[in-house]
Amino acid sequence: MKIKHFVLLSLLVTVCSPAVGHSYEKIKCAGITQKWGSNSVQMRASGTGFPAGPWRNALTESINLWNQNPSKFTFTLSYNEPGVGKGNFQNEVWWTDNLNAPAVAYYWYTCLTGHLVEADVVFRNTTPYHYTHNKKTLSGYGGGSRSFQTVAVHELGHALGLKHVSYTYNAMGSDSTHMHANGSTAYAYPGEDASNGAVDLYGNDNNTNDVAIAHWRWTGSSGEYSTHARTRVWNSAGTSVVSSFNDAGEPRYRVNKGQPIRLEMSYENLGSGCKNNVPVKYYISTNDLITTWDRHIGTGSVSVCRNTVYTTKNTTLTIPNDLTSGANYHIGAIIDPDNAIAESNEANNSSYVGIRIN
Ligand SMILES: [Ca+2]
Ligand SMILES: [Ca+2]
Ligand SMILES: [Ca+2]
Ligand SMILES: [Ca+2]
Ligand SMILES: [Zn+2]
Repeated sequence: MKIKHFVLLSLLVTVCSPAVGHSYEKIKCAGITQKWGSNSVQMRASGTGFPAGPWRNALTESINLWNQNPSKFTFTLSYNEPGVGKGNFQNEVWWTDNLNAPAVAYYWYTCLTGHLVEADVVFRNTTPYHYTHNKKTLSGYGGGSRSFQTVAVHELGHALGLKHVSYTYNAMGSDSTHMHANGSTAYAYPGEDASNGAVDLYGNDNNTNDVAIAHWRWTGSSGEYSTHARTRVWNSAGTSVVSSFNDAGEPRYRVNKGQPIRLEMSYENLGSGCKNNVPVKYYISTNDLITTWDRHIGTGSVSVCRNTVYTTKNTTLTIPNDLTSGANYHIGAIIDPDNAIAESNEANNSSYVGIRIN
């Protein structure tokens, strides 16, 4: 969403430097990175905009999603802020109907001394937001509502010092297609690249383990924003994508019994350090909820480092011969299926791609 920035001290020059070796973009002024002087920053939720209830809970969830990241940075969130406004040296979150974007992050910095001094996040109350985790309600999964949490995670990314990213799968790009889904639910998250930016800005807590699998991938850019699409099923040679159709807002691939295929998934490290040779198990499931109780059809492994390009990878599998023609199934993947790694989030380790048997 839009960002607007204000310089408190002179020098209205913004320098865009090319990214080298990473994707995240830090807020800079005259070539100087602008960040908070403290690793703990208080956000204040408007009392009228976020009374006790589901919207407050969704904002709290978004704050907590950032606080799981492997950097030393944390947000605190206070409620019932009586008055909010731009340029008052308080970091506030509120709603308005007077915006030309679904949300805006306003931030102020000192420029030459490299400090953020205020960040406000404002949501447009005419945007069809929803706080639900029910994926079918959300625009990324064919629904009509915009996930409040994906937008909040994106805006809070601005508030801690990150700019838009167009060239990798990223919450600072197209946020509504940057989610973890398994079964009927989908969850926002800051993601590998934005977490990497937070670690660059505020240091590594060296205490966060979190590997994950997503069925989204980077496809390109739209202005400053990355664009994403769902991961796919390829033929066995990896030369073409098998045919698919839109099944109620999600892709479903047509495959034959016994067909060797390549399953594309995105494997992520959202934690502090590299995880090498992490097992991944693959399953056939009759529904979109992938668990280790599903039918096991293959095993692989991935090595994932947060500070390298994220991994979208194809794995060779064979569709079982005894599935039912005309029936829908899901191919599932679970990283760390035997739970050898204790993680800050164990709920983002599984995801699926839909298939129909010819
Ligand atoms: Ca205030
Ligand atoms: Ca303010
Ligand atoms: Ca995990
Ligand atoms: Ca685990
Ligand atoms: Zn934005």
